[in-house]
Amino acid sequence: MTSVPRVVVLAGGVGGAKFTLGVREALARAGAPQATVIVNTGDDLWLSGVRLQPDVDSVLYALAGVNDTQRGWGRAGDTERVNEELQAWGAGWPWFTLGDLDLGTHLARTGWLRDGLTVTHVVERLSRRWHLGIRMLPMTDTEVDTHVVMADGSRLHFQEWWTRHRAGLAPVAFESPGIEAAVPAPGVGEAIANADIVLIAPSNPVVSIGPILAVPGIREALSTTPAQVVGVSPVIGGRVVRGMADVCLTAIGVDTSAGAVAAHYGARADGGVLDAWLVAEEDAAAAASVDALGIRAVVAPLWMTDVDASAAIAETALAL
Ligand code: FO1
Repeated sequence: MTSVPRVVVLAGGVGGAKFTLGVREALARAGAPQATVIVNTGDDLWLSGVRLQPDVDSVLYALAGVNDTQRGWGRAGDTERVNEELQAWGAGWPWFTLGDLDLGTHLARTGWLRDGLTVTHVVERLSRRWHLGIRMLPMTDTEVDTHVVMADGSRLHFQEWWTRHRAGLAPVAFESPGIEAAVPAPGVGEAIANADIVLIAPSNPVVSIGPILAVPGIREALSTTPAQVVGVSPVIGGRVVRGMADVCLTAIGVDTSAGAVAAHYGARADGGVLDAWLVAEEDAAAAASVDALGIRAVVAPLWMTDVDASAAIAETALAL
């Protein structure tokens, strides 16, 4: 490894945003503030004429320090005047809130997309407003959706399944229309190939990390990079910390356990993506089974209660 480690993070959602904050803090303490975060765009959507990128915005707002930490999405202190008007018009989704400040982001993004900018350029422009200290890249420039498939064959957009039904309808599968035609966004392949360490954030393995790994070329880049690929378990004590990853894992036949998620990602030596896997202290008993997969298990505290706790997790990973 060079003296200034080149760090790449794969991330999505609140877990990804919190972890990315920790990575930035850990690298700043080490005097090496260079990192790239590759963000899931699989749960993006068009609504009321604007392009929403929930995971990009979660990471962007968290790095900028303007995120709503209570709700876990959107801008702190946001108001909902435009949303009330949209509801009065019967536009958009009645269960899906677009905050006023948040809408400013969506309008700016949509305008730039309509001007012909790529998603990568738009993310770069959005990042310029604040000093983020981390380069953000979308996983791909083309549109990829996430659809949730029910037992009767019906499909819902992921955002409807999650925000309207709170993941209460049991899915049998997840589909990603557009993924086969997707290519990694410019810079993604190079960042992975030139990294010293690639960190897989404790994000939802199915709908956050899953789409990133499913972009043709990204899995291959991970399998050939000289970097260490280190994942952080999103499962602590046999439970997901937040969100609906447990329902997603069940749908694809994976137990909600640190060991099962490690097996789902697989060992790099075995065609998977992991060299090492950070397991919570509560799941220390799973370490032996993870080691047996050919993935080095490292037991550590994994609760991201604040930036210091997230930075400590990042430091443990970076020390590998
Ligand atoms: N999550 C909700 O639970 N309810 C909402 O009304 C909602 C609105 C929303 C608007 C913009 C945006 O970027 C995200 C939003 N989210 C909302 C969060 C989002 O549904 C998910 O948490 C993520 O997509 C999962 O990573």
